[in-house]
Amino acid sequence: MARKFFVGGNWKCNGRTEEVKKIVATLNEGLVPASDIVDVVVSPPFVFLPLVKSLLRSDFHVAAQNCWVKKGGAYTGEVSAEMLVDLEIPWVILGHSERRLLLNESKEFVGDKVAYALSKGLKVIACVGETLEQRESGSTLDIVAAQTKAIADRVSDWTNIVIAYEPVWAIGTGKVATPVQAQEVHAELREWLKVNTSPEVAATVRIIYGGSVNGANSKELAAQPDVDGFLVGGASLKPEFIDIINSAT
Ligand code: G2H
Repeated sequence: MARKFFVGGNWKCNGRTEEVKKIVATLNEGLVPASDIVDVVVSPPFVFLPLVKSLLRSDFHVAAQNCWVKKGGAYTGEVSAEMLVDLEIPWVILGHSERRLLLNESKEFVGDKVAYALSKGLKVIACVGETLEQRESGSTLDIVAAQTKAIADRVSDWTNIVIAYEPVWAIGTGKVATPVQAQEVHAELREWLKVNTSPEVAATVRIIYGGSVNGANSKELAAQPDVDGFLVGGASLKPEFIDIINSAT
């Protein structure tokens, strides 16, 4: 069964109201393949989620960039999965390397978050990826597999999960993984899923690539058989995001 292409735009901690409105206007004018060909999900900072949702074309969807690991309560500064569901935000990004590294989110904590968000009805973009040091020491697959295992240990239904493979050394550095490097890890991760979850999960779960994707490199990356789309940071704030979406066809 063919996997539907998926393009996520991770706006990270960027934007002011006027810029956000401009980005959405550009997205709304963009000519892209129909929603049966590509899923497009943009992820503004929490404070802009309702605004973006209200202005965004109906064939694109929104994602939060994080949510709390359990039911809300006395957790200052956090946003719960229940709140996102209440606002009809369908997607959430979890386990982004910036949170794993800067905020010390462990793989177990990310796994718990993924399981909780799914249990509340959210769809999850779960990020995994190795640092440069880990790649150079030859442990890329071990790291990516361990991060994925922490999710697999807590989740049995993968229908609402998209895995984003994001090598840390490629994030925001302009140093994109080559199509061969991306394909290699995606294929190995799919094989890991086949052995450790099920052949069906391996065949159907979308594994998208993230790390310095732009309008100039997306087509070649998208042509790789195990690259099912992208999670885009910097370029998702620019008009070239439309070109990236168009690499679906
Ligand atoms: C990785 C990516 C978006 P960028 O974080 O998920 O960012 O495209 O800026 O490297």
